[in-house]
Amino acid sequence: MNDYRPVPEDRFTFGLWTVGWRGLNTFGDSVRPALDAADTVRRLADLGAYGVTFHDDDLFAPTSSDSEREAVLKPFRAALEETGLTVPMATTNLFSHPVFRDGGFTSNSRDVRRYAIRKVIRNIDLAVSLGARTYVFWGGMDGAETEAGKNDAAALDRLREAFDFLGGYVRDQGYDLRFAIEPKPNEPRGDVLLPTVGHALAFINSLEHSEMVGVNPEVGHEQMAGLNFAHGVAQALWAGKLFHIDLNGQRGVKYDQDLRFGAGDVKEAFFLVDLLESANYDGPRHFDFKPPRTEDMDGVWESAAACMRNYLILREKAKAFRADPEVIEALKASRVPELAEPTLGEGESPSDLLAEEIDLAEVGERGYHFERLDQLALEHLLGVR
Ligand code: GLT
Ligand code: MN
Ligand code: MN
Repeated sequence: MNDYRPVPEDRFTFGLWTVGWRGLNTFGDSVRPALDAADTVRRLADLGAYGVTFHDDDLFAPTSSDSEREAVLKPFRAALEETGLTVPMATTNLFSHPVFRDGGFTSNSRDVRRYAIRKVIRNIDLAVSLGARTYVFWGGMDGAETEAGKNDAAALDRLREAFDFLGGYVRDQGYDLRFAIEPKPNEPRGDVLLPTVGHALAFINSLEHSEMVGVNPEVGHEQMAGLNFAHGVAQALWAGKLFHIDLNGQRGVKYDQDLRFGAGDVKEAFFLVDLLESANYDGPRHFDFKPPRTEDMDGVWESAAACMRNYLILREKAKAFRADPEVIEALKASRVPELAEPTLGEGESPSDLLAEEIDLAEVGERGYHFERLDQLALEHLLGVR
């Protein structure tokens, strides 16, 4: 019997800001104590995690002196060393400080944009020194509540300018680091720039160093826009751009819930795990969730453990689904393998195609049996197969 106990090989990672979220929101005060970064590393290692990720501000205030930074970094590095936990990714906080009230790279204020780029450079240097290979950009504050106040084309120009400049910096330093843009449709801004995976992919194509920029999609962010997350991830994989992923849970089109992975749309979570596993996605499985305010610290660690446990359960269910002979037969009956066949034969010309006929009446009657196939998936998920 599988006990679904995570091991570092499963590559589960957590942001310091997830288990460290103190519960402060628009309506309520903090409900939990601040966590020490080194203690968090030890606790996550005990739970079976592989790595930890951070924003610069999760470790120290932006105004910290070098010695204040070192006072935090020394025990943090020691805890990483002691536990073997890795830092595969890091990111910048370009949202909390009041200077970012109109965004970072796309603030209307040029001095803020220049400060944002400096803040990123400084944290990239730290991230690389800790072994990070991916650097995430979540521009949650890059957006608007009004139409008149933001020139979108200029904002996109400034965003591209920042990525081109930072890409150049990483290349000049010889760092082995890739960028991953994290889309979100809204929150904290009324409307956020690059709201979905699709918008981000199109933007990336316009960059000077586009080969080093991919996406970091988050389950709840696509679902907040009413989109199918597994489909968005599939397109990112297809484009070779799934550089990182934020796993969590969301129930429908509403505020960003950041539930633990598996809570929320469980069927979409099943097909997401199925997709990541069958595509041999080899990046970290990064949890970006917020333990609800109802939880004390025991509840926080319990929900972190549950994120990993749910992934492992879904991974087992997805494997069983793919191995089930009835599913393999149902996939054929649904003509799923046929879609992998090119529509045109080798060297076929338009006239070859035009010479062909289809029996519209007969083919029009064809059923696809997707309901049967989908029910088989649901039954695997519900544990009756
Ligand atoms: C913030 C946001 C997340 C992003 C993080 C990276 S911070 O909590 O809600 O989705 O991934 O900046
Ligand atoms: Mn979120
Ligand atoms: Mn996220």
